[in-house]
Order: sequence, then structure tokens, then C-alpha cells
Amino acid sequence: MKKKLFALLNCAIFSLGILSGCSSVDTSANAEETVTWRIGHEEVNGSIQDEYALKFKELVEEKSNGKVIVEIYKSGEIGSAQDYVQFVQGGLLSFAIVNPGSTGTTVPENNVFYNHFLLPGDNDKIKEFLRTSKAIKMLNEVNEQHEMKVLDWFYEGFNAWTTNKEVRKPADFKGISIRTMESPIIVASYKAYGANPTPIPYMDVYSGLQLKQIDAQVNPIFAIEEMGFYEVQDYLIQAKQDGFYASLVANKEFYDNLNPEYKKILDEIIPELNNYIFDVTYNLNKKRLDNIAKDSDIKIIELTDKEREEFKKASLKSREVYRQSVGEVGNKILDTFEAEIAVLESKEK
Ligand code: 6CS
Repeated sequence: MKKKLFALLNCAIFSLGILSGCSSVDTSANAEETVTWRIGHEEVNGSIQDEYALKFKELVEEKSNGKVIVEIYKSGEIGSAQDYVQFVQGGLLSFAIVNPGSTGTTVPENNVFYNHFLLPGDNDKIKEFLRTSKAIKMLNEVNEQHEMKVLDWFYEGFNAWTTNKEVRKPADFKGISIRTMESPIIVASYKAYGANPTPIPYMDVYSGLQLKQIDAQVNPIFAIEEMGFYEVQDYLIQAKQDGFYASLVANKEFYDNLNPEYKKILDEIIPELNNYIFDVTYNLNKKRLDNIAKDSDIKIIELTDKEREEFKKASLKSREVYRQSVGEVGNKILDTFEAEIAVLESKEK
């Protein structure tokens, strides 16, 4: 039944002039045939996810000698971030780049990434953690039960707050309506600080801030710049409470039925893509923070360690919300995150 519905949706969406035909997701090919892989992502032109998708396309098409054609669908083109999760689960998209703020409503364990003051702040440590963690392997197994085969995890930078009022301690959040993604743990985190979290779609955030329907929002620096949020806000606050992570996922059935030649291509390109995107993340966030400082009079604030400590204390309440929202496996994933990160943090750089 679910499959039928997606087949219909497939035809409807992909024949609306967005695509020429009403093809299904391709899983294999003979020597002469070309196949099409569709990848959707949650962001706009020039973003980190777009850079990832473009590199994915370049490498897949090159390594398959043109036998695989990759089509990219950006945020809003055939749906919102939340829709893309359903599209990849249902097989309408072969691949999607999604973040735990979008998948966390259907896979609560993914919200582990949104526990504040949990993951390391250092790029190299984050990279090592994502590549070697046993907890990540456990999390990937959970995602498979939700029709998503996770092929890669990467980092898009720490999440910063933009506000129309100075925020230096949790009490300053009182009465502030802050736009967040839908994930219940993100909502709980900002409630723990005393704010009013307000989930609205990404594409509506700029107008929401401009029309003062919301007072604040949270996103990585590169996104604050490319979405123009800094133009309609007075403060950009860096508390470095959490980061923005994303995963490349494939529809599980599509992946399982893929021929070995194509699986090998994916195995080969993922490490290259991961290295590539970590460099993009570092350089793009740095460049765009400079642009924001040059182009606007927004006040850029970096919280002191003492100020961050206050937020850390307040955030522990929402870690309990995560624990209660998941079962035994989700709790084990958080325990393992905590233990592995403690080891990583104790290592010399
Ligand atoms: O805030 C959001 O909804 C979005 N932020 C980023 C940086 N990427 C995609 C996501 O949907």
C-alpha cells in the first residue's frame, strides 16, 4: 500500500514539468543502459549540502563512466526538509542529505546530536568521532529500521543564535520566541533555557524575522549569511552549545538491490566526499562570518567559558527529555557518545 502511494506520488511530482518522465528509482543496469539517481537536500545554492551533492554527482558520474546520471533536488524544489525524509524512506529519492532536526521526528535516536554541550567543538575531533564511533554504528542500524541506509555523517559548523535582544545567560531568553527545527529535543533545549521555541519551515524564517513574528533563530554561520538572517537581526551570539550535523542516506531497498559495481563506487567515493566537505565547512563558515562582519552592523558576541557554563547547567534538563523519548538502544547510544567523547577530549591534539 505504502509502495503504491509512493509510486503514484513519484509520477505526480516528477511529471509536473520538474522531470521529463515518470520513471522509478533505478537499482541496477546492464552495460548499455544509463540509470538515474535522484538526490535531494535541505539547503539552497552554494550551501554546504549543495556542495556535497554537486561533488557526489561529479564523482558518481566520473567513476561510472557516465552510466549513472545524478539529478539534484534542492530545498523547496519538490518539498521541504521534512518531505525529503519521507521521499527517501519511500524510494521517491534514491538518496537524500538530511539532518537529525528533520529525521528526529521519525527516528528519535537521531536527536542525540542535539543534546547541548555533548559533542567536541574541534573539527578534527568531530571528524574522528563521526568516523570511528561505535555509537554512530548503532545509530546507523536504527536508521536502517526506518528504511534509511546511512552512508556518511558530516559536520556543517556550530549552531549560532541570531536575536533582536542580547542573550548572555539563560534568563535572557525569557519571552524570546526562537525559531527552531521540528525535532522535539531541539524544542526541549530552548524551553530549558526559558525561550519559546517556534518550529517553522526553513524557507519562512527570513520573513518571520522581518515581520517580527519570531525574535530569534538558530543555525550555522554559513546559513545565517546565505539566508540573509543577519540582515534582520541585531545580535549574532556564539555559545557553541551544539553543532549542525548531516547524513547522506540512501533508500534501504534501493541500496540493498544495487549491483556490486555501484556499491563499490559508493564505498570508494564516501571517504573522499567526507574529507572534501570538512574543508568546505571550515572555509565557508570562516569566510561568511567575515562577510557578515563587513556587510552589517550586527553585534557579534562570543560567550565566555563562564557564560557557557550557565547554559551547560541549564541544558542538562533536556538531556533527560532525550533519555525519556528513546528506548534502551537510544539510551545506550547516548551513554556511548558520552564515553567515547570523554576519551577523545582527554587526548592531546
Ligand atoms: O534550519 C533549518 O531548517 C535548516 N538549516 C540548515 C543549515 N540546513 C537545512 C535545515 O533544514
